[in-house]
Amino acid sequence: MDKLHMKEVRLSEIAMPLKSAFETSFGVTTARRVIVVRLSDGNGSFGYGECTAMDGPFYNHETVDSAWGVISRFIVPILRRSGVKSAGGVEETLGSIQGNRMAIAAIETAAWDLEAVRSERPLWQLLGGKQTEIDCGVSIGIQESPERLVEKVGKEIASGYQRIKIKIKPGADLDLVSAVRREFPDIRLSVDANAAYRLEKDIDLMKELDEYDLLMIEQPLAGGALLDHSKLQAKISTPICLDESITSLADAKQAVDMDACRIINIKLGRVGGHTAARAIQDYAVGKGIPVWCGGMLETGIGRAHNIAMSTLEGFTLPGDVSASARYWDKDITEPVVEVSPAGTICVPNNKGIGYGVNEECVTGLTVRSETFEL
Ligand code: OSB
Ligand code: MG
Repeated sequence: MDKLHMKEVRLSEIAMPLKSAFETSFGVTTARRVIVVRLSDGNGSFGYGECTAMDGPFYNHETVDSAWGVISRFIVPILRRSGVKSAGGVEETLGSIQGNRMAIAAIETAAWDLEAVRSERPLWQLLGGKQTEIDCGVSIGIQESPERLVEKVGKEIASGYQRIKIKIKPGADLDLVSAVRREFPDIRLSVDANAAYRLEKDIDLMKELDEYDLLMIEQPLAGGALLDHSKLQAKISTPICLDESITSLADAKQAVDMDACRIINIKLGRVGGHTAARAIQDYAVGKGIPVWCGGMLETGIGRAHNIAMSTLEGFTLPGDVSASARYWDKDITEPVVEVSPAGTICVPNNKGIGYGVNEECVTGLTVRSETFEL
């Protein structure tokens, strides 16, 4: 029996209102449009993935609609012609496609789930994961006032989360960070600017942020600005963590070589799926660079893939992998993702991603759907 057999792929766009708006330096998100990918082997087994592209091209160049187009017009025909027989081969099979990593990852991660289900093994074991419990942090959007932010941080700390990341943007930065630090002097705290600052203009602000004993400063400068990040890292002692800048193993190598970052945030969507993510974490282990799993406001499907990835050796810092209930009134998996009072997730041992998908729920939320033979 082939490890992977793909007979049919179904794309379903679902609409999921967030419990509360999430503000970053690039905009406010109140609801997610999510493409749920279901791969079938034609023999009763399914593999699921989700596309983490956002509605608009503001985090990166991709959008829900661009991903839908790339998957249906290009990825599906290439897969159909290829006859690829293992999940580990899907990334290479799609190697002629430039960029569009989130479109690729949606399919690639579903292929890994299907392969794990067909071999009746948990995905995390198939990937070579070592950790059976993973450490969780939270990402808190920009709040209207420092008081409101301090209140939110207090709530997350009380729930057990092991690291707090707060979003910042020009004009909403030092006040927020200093208020949280004053109230919580000892917590593991980081900031994420989503590429909102510029080296020349904002170097003094970066030096001020350097005084708050932050675990890291995530993506302070533009995605393409590796050299500027390296110049900035030379001037501050807080480790820079790159998110938007790292779309491949090649990016990671360049960034580490020029000391543009000392920590890497790995997101399955941003890098094109499990194969690419694993290559980056493997390289990072060799270089002594800690990695952690980023989040894109995923449903339970994306969360389950993030949990599986986080079991790999290099994932030594708490990720943005948190409970479904922080985002959704009702998530689409059963069970939903829950976090222990110690701020950890026990990795499930069921086959595949380990969380069942509630098809009735998916159907109820679907706004468009298309099925392709492979
Ligand atoms: O930069 O990590 C980011 C959400 C959307 C886009 C980019 C980012 C984020 C988050 C949220 O920080 C992480 C999460 O809780 O899913
Ligand atoms: Mg980020």
